[in-house]
Amino acid sequence: MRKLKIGITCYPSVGGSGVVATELGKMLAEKGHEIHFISSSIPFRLNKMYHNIYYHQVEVNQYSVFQYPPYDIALASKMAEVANREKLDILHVHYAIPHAVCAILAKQMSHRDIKIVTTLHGTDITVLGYDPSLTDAIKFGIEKSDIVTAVSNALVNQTYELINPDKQIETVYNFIDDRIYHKRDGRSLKAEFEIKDDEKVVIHVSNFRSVKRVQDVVKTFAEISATMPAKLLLVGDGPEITLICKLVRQLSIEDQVIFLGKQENLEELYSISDLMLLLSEKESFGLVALEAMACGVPCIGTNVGGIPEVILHGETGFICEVGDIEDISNKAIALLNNKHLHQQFSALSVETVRTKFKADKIVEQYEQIYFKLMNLG
Ligand code: GMT
Repeated sequence: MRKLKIGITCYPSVGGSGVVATELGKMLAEKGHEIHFISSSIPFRLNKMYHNIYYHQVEVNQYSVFQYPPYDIALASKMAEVANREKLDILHVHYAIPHAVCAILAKQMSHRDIKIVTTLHGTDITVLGYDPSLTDAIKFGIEKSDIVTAVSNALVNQTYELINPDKQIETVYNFIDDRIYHKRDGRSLKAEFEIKDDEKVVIHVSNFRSVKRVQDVVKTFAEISATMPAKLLLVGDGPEITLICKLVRQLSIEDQVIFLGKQENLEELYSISDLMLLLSEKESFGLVALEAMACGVPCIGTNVGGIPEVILHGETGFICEVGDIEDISNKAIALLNNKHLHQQFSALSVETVRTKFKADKIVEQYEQIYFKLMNLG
């Protein structure tokens, strides 16, 4: 099979889309393809040396005449330069705005018949799609890409509802690498956190933006901890953190809540957890739920976006309505009190990840998309 030269652009900082783009690049490199990351900083998961992964930094100079640094233009120029010099076959960009639009500009600048694959991750559609000043640009980015994928069926449907592009959009689910995400022995970590054997551990991981509704996680946990010994691990940081600290104090649960800030090696934290809560009001997929499930942690999620495609109601966890703290708490308490049901959900969570979201399978799906575009399929 021919080896391809693929440029990948993503937001490289912590976040599901950056994680998926980087893991995809690493796995494609392991299959022999040559990968060129083109982004503003080195993707944070690119933590190992690969002979066939290159990183091209986009630098933006700040001149006093520019009110805003011209990042998008600098990115398009860099994409064109790398495409020409390295003879790229494909630019795979994550996010329509600005990355797909930059790739289209880069293609015109490079005079190279480079193919553009755009993957939609959510925020570009479900948040920016409501901003009328950007709708046409998002539509343009989608329609002028050669192939567009989205990370859930829900996101495909939302994109048609909000943007109405004249383009077929294919669902390619996110994936996790089960060489990393699997249950480990967490006894010593639990002891280090001084979590007692009889305490249940609830975990939430996010960027603490208002869409994540972390206040609902804290309120649910307060109900849980009123009925059983429990600890809440809050992982991540973001704009809502101060409000969340205040709420924890108001509910007098400071001793039960551990604020961990941004963390890597999440698999170790999932391995000491009994339940994951993802109670967002918008979520195109919910990669953190998938990571938790891979480590055998049942999840309770909200009935929004792609969450019900990841968490199977009554099989690997529960789906509840946004903000329905009473229902969420009742389901959490029932699950944590029922050892047999918990074990069943835990085992099926691992199995679901293995069958539906396994890295090899999803990476192959992307590979087939590339080969089809290059007429190699
Ligand atoms: O959730 C965020 O705010 C970050 C954002 C991102 O760019 O990583 O996440 C989006 O993409 C992830 C990877 O596909 C999905 O798992 C998240 O559900 C999605 N976030 C939203 O739709 C709010």
